[in-house]
Amino acid sequence: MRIILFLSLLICNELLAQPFYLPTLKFNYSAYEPYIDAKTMEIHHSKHHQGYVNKLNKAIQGNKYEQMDLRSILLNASHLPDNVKNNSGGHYNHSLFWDILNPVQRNENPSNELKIAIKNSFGSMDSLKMILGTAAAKQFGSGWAWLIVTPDKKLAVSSTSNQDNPIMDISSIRGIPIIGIDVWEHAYYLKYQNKRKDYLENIWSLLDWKIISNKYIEACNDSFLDRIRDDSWKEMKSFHLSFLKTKDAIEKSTKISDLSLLSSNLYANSVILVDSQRPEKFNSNEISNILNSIKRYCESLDKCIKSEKSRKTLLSKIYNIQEKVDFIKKMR
Ligand code: MN3
Repeated sequence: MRIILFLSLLICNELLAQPFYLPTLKFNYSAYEPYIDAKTMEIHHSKHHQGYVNKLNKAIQGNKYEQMDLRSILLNASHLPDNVKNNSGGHYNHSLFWDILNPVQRNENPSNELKIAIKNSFGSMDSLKMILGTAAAKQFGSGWAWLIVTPDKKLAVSSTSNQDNPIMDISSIRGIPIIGIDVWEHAYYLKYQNKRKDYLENIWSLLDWKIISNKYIEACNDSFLDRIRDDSWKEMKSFHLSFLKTKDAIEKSTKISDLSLLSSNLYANSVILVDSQRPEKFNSNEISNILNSIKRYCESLDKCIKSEKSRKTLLSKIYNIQEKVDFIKKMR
């Protein structure tokens, strides 16, 4: 009994200390032959991907990233230390890559919904293959080529360097990826050496379009797309962070000198926000008016803090701002 308890505690500790783990492949390493050789699959999965997982777990141990899910970590890539950014990308990208490969009974046809989306964005399946293949072939050095669902639920092709991906706020084209093609040399060099093009031609023989079609529908219905869209409005992201800090400080009755610094900062952010370039969805007179009233409220809050008005007044001012911010958030 004691041994069982000890073992379960050990397993629990192990799980807590290892928030991310290597996904098991659905097939044997040799099943991907002749398109990808068994040795490449084994090293790629059990050494490279395992390495990203181990380094990611180490990099987040004991800091705020330990509490975050993988996609939320990726979303904030521009603020991440390099070891968190590279290894979280490495883990996410490879998990997607393994998932869409089916060497045994792959489905060759996309669902009707995905077929229509491909036709609308690229004209035909052949032209998607060409555009995605070219993006992969032209990616200089190590990186990935992607088929993604953008926040306006359209398809787009892109490529990124190293272990970056389209969820990251450092990526120029953003969205949820439904195909990721690894063009690091470790993905193909043993069999193909310098012939990346041959590897890319063969990878199509492994892609399972039923899995990809499911990923397409999931992505279209995923509220995470809204987070990516909102996140692409950088000035709103900065304003919101500044707002949360100020609100928290007022609620916690922080001393006036500290509040004063926060409210100056908040007001400065609101001025930048009014003049910022907004995502298309937020380009209306109504939103312009709301942003202007946010700016006025921030200015008034700043004045109230500097003239040491009562806590009650400050709270009512900050809740005025909150109401406007919430209105914009509801437009998602
Ligand atoms: Mn790889």
